[in-house]
Amino acid sequence: MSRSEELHAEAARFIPGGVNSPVRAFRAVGGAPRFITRATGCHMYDADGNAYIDYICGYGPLILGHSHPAIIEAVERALRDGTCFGAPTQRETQLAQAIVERVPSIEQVRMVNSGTEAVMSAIRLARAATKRERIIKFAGCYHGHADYLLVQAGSGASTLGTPDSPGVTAGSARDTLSARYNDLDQVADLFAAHTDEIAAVIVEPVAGNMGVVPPADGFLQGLRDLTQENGALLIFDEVMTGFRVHRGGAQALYNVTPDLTVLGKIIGGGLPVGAYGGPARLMQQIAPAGPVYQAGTLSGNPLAMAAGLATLNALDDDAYRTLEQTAATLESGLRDALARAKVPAAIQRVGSMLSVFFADAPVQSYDDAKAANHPRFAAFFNAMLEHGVHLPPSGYEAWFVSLAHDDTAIAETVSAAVRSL
Ligand code: KE4
Repeated sequence: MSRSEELHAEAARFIPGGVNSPVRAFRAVGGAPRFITRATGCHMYDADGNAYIDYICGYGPLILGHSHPAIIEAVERALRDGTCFGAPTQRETQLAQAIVERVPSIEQVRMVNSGTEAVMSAIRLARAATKRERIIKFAGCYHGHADYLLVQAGSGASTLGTPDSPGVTAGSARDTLSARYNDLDQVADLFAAHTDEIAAVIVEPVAGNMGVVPPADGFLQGLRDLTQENGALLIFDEVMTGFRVHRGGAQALYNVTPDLTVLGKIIGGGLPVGAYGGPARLMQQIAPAGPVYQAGTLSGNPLAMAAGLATLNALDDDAYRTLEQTAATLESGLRDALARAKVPAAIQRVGSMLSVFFADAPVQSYDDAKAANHPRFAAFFNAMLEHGVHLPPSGYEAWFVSLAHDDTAIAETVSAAVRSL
């Protein structure tokens, strides 16, 4: 039994499934999760001393790579001043200002502790601002685990949400409508069927939770137009894409301006942070400025603020050029390896987030993603693991490239892929 297997068995005695988030348990790919002891740059090291080139990157936050000196120094400095005050600090203002300066649609922003919390708060605000109750989400998009977002597409044309987890009540799912990603006609039909009832459309502007599925041409602008025409708000869930695909997020990359933006991951630099923001006229409705309640003991935690600010400050134009070059080189190498092995696959990439679907055609929706060959992905995942490359343990996850992935790491990854196909 490996040390990781021993640690997993021990963890499972005290923690459901031995993990604090389901995907980490390797259920989608089989085998035992590797218990990581430390990580630096683009490498993680497990309890058995194995080294891996890491493409999980914490599921997005670690765009600078692991143990980046700027983050360590910033957090150490903050730590010496104290860990938590339950009182406002200038560090919160500094991160808020850094976000506002980078994302023109955000005039004010509120920090919370996770993407889930940020989405919940943004939807509450949208419902309060429009005095409407229903929301539209897209099958295959994940917005955290609030009850009314753990909703699957209804059967057939109904598209009325049905609970996607035990414990989610029909009542909480009732106000959630579900549409197919990249399908504007379905969204138009929902607005027609539920006139004046829909508070908001929430979307991942680049889907990253069904694998990477880019928006079809005109999809995001179409959502902007439909929400405008129907008095609903457009919420971009940029927890994954925020500061990942562009210095201003996906909204800058695609030049579509949402009403509210949800952020997370990168703005915490690996520590727990979520945030939601938008124009002051909306954000001023949030307590204590306004009546929409939202609170959090550790919101704006100074250590997390320090890590997030150090991360954003390191992400200049050169950094994004480097990320694009690195990810493009990886994509090209993988494409060659798949072609050489005569394995049909779709590599889908936006900036430094990408995924490989073992599929014969591009993946444009959750139905397409589900139809991909996931057992084939599991075999590839485990072979890559054996060859020292740790992909995210599911075909529905995005791979992330960081500034720490150098030419050697990319070459070693491609070489491992050739041997893993
Ligand atoms: P958190 O509550 O996990 O911080 O954020 C939820 C969330 C919201 N919106 C988007 C677009 C997200 O990608 C996420 C979380 N992403 C997953 C990755 N598929 C986190 C990994 C996990 O659940 O362990």
